[in-house]
Amino acid sequence: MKTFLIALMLLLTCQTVYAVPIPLRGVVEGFYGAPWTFEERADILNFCRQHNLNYYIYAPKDDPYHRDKWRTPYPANELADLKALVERAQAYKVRFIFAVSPGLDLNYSGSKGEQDFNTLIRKLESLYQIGVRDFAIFFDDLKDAEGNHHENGKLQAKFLNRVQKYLRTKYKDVAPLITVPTEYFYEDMIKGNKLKPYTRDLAENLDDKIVVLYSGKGVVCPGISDDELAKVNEIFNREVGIWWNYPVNDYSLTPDGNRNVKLALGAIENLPTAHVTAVFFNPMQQVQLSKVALTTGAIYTNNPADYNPELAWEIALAELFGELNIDFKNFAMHSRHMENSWAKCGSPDDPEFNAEVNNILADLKHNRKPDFSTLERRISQIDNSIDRLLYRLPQKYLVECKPQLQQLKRILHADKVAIQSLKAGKLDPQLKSLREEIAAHESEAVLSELVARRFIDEVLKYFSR
Ligand code: LTM
Repeated sequence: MKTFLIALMLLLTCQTVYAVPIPLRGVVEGFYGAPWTFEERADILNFCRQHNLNYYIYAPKDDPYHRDKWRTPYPANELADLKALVERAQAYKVRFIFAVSPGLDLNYSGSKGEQDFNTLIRKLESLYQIGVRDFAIFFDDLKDAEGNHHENGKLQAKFLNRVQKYLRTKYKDVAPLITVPTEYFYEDMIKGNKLKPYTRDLAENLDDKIVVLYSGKGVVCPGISDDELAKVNEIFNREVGIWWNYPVNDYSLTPDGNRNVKLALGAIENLPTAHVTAVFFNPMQQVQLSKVALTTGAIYTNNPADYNPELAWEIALAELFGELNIDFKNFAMHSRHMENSWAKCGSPDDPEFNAEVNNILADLKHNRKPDFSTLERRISQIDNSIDRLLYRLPQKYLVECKPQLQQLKRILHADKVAIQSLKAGKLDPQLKSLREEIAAHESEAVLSELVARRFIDEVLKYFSR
């Protein structure tokens, strides 16, 4: 915390122009999977306070009362916990936004529409009674199995306008509503250069005070430029905010869906440097390790114009891991990049390691004798770091990353065997079984897919040519 403040002050005072923080900046607990516990939320509110993040959005997809059973009031014990959190947030000067996601089965018209409107208002009012003054209504992820949704932008807009009008007329201290549309990423708003009817109707009819959040070009994408944001601002005729899907990793799951296999341990990067009205970071279920990206996100949102992701990453690692920061960096280097068929975000995993792998592969291709020494040194360095982390990392972090540390150790061991095979000009038969062992553990931990793990595959391929 002290390190963060000193670093922040240094960063701010070194700048020629004064830092202009993003007005609404914080964390959206918006991931799928086991929601954070009371203690984890209290901890993150404290983190927000310490890092000058001024908002926390309560929107856990798998809190049944938030989405699946949005009509059902919170049981007394859960409401009491929420009240305690809201009070904590007030004491920390962090605004607590309560979000509800009614889109799965909300009725917009007729007597059922009236009933649902009243039910939703009652739900929000129960939160008002415990001190909430900021509300959000989210309509994301309403697509069917074919990837289509059946939402009507005009009806949604009218519904949101009505909720906003009701709350702000009755309670003078309620802030403007926040929403996430059903088409919440740019490529989903457009078809053949034209706005899709849903987005067009929503944008045309939505009260201009309502804050709209979107996630970029895609759901999880490499960045948002100033120009990209400007285009979406134009669509909605207002300053749109950002729901940023890093470090969230809820799409990187074990087959039983219970654990996230790849951790997003890199920095926030490639977000707008010009004026943005709101940025909320969607974290991982792994609350402690989310703080790596969130710390960098706090540095970004407090001064976007001068943000340097590498520097912010170093600050975050030093603050969180103290004297183990270099060791943690060696590990986290292999767990920054998140990618699948529809998601891509985060700096590449260990670029220097990767460059060495590429040099070796190029030498092999051209029948030159590779120099393995740099890669060998790097492997030993990381390996030693993992040993130290397994032994000395505080338990709160270790419980969130032990399988990944062990998996990286397996990968590095196989990398060493791969190098020995290349040196001997003969495949060590161990390598295949080591690779199989790594594959067997991928149901619990994945990392360095395109770098240290790829090297094993490339060497196996080389010997099978
Ligand atoms: O991104 C949005 C607006 N909604 C959901 C999130 O709840 C989820 O955590 C992310 C990442 O999987 N993707 C979404 O579509």
